[in-house]
Amino acid sequence: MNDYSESLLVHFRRCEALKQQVIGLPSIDLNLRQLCDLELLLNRAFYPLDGYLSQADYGHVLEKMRLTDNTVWPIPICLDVPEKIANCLRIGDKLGLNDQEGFLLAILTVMDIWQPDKKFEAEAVYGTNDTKRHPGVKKFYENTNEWYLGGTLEGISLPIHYDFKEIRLSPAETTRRFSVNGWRHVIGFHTDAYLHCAHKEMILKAAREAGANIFLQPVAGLDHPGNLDHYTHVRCYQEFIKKFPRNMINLGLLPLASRWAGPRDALWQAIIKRNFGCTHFLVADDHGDPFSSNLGKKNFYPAGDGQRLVKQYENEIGIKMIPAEKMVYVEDRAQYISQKEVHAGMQVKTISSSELQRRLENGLEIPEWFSYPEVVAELRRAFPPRSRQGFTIFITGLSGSGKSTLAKVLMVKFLEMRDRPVTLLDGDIVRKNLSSELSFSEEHRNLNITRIGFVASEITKNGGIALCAPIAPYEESRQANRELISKCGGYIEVYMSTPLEVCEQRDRKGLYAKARAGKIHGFTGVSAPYTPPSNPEITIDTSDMTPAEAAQEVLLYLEEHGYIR
Ligand code: PPS
Repeated sequence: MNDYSESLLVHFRRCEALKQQVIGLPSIDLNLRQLCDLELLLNRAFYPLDGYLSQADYGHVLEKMRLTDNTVWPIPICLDVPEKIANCLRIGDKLGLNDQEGFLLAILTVMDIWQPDKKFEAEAVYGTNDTKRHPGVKKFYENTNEWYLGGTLEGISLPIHYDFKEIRLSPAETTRRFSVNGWRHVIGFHTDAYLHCAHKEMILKAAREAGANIFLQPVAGLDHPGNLDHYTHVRCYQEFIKKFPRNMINLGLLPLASRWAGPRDALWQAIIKRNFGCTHFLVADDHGDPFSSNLGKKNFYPAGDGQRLVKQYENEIGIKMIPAEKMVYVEDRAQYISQKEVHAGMQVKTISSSELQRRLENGLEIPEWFSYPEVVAELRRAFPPRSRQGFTIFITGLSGSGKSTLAKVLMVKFLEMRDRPVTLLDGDIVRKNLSSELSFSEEHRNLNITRIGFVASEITKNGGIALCAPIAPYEESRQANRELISKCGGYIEVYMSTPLEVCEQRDRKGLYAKARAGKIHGFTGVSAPYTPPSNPEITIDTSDMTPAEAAQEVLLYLEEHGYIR
C-alpha cells in the first residue's frame, strides 16, 4: 500500500471511529450562522481558535478583546444551544454537529456550559443593547439560543457547498496560491456590495501604493442556496476581477456570518484576512457598520473607528491597516480621483445605490464611467425593469369587505393581458388546501399568513403575479410578508377599508349573524380584532364602488409604478 492510500485508510478509519462515538449521543442540526462559524473554525480561518471559546475566554473576549492567553480576539465564538440540549449535557460529553440535512460535520467535546448575560454581551460587542437601533443586536437577541457551550472540535467534513466550488478557498489554499504566484504582499478586500469602476480605482490605488497584489474576498455567508442574489453577486465579482491587470487579483468566497459589530467586526475580519495569507487589509471608514451599504441611513458607529482599532492592533495581529479612500469621477478629466483631492470647480459625478436601483427598475442607461457593461448585464438580468418583475398584490380586510371579488376581477384582467402567470391565493382556498389544520387563533392566523407569504414570495421570485386575499388581521405577519416578498419583486398591499357595518349588512355567508349569536367564536370584527395596515400602497372602500372600479384603482397604481404597460 502506498503512502497516499494508507493515509486515506487512516482518515477513513478515523471518520468511522468518530461516527461510532456519536451513535446514541445527542446531536444537533446547526443553523446557517453556526454553520459559517463551524466552517471557519474547521478550516483555521479563525486561528488560533480550534474550538468554541471556554467561559473564561468568552469573558476575556467581551471585556478585553483578548483570549485568556492574551491573544487578540474581538468576537465571541461559542455554540449556542436551547436549554433542553444544555440540560442533557455534562462536561466531557460529546455532541454531534450536523448540517441542516442532518449530515455529521464535527464532534464537539463539551468543556463548558453556561448561560450568558446577553445584555452584557450586546453592550460589549456592539456597544449597545438597543434592538431597535441596531439590526445586529436585534438578530443576536432573536437568533441566539440561551445557553452556550465551549469545547474542542474534531472535524469530519467541512460544510458542503455546490455553488462556485472553484473559488471557495481555505486559508491553506490561498496562502499556498499567493506563495506559488510570488505574491509577497497581498491586500485583502472584504465586501458584500456590488463593485463598480470606483471600487476598482480604489483597490488598485491602494495596491499600487502598498506594492501589493489583491485578494478580493466577498462574503458568501447566510444565503439560502435558492437566493438568486447570491449568484448575481458572485457572477458580478467574476466579471469585476477581469478588469484588473493579469496576475494582479485573486477571488475567494468567505463563508462568514457577519455580526455587524462595527470596529470589532473590522478587527475580526483583519485577523481572518491574516489567516488567509494577506499582509494588508483595506478598511473602510464605516467598516462593519450595520448601515454601511444603506445610503439612506446614518451610520451607527463614528466614521473611522474601525480603521483606528485595526491600526491600534496591526503589529500585534500581523496585518497592516490600509484606509480605503473614496474615489469620485471627475468629468472634465474623464478620470477617477480620490475624494480628498477634489477642489472647487471640479465637475464630480457619482451614482448612489438607490439611483442605480431606480435606473435598473426603469430600464434606464447606466453610463460606462460608472460600471462595466458585463457587470451591468448581470445586474439587468437579476433586476429586470418592473414591467418584467413578478409582484404580489396582498389584499387585506374584514370578511365581506370585497377582497375575494377584487382578487377575482384582477385575475381576469391579468389573464387577459397574458404577460405573466397568475396565482390566486384567496383566504378560503388557502384554508381548504394549504392551512386546513389551522384554527382562527392569533398564532394560527399569523402562521396562515406567513405560509401565504412564502408561496407568494416564490411566485414573485419566478416572475409571476400572486394575488392574495386573506383577512390577515395582524400587522406582525403582514410586515413579515412585506419584508420577504419585497426582496423578490413588487409588493403592493391593498387595504379594503369597507366599514364593519357595511360588511355586516352584506353578510353573504351569514357568518356575522352566527358570530353575533355566539355560534362562531373569535370572529374578526365581532369578537376578534382587526388592526388596519399602517402604510398600505392602496386603500379601497367598496361601500360605494363597483368591483370593476375597485380593480381599476389597482390597475392604475400598477401602471403608474411601471409594473404593467
Ligand atoms: S386569516 O385571519 O387571515 O387567517 O383568515 P382567512 O384565512 O382569510 O380566513 C377567513 C375566512 O374564513 C371564514 N371564517 C372566519 N373568518 C374570520 N374569523 C373567524 N373566526 C372565521 N371562521 C371562519 C370566513 O369565511 C373568511 O372568509 P372571507 O372571504 O374573509 O369572508
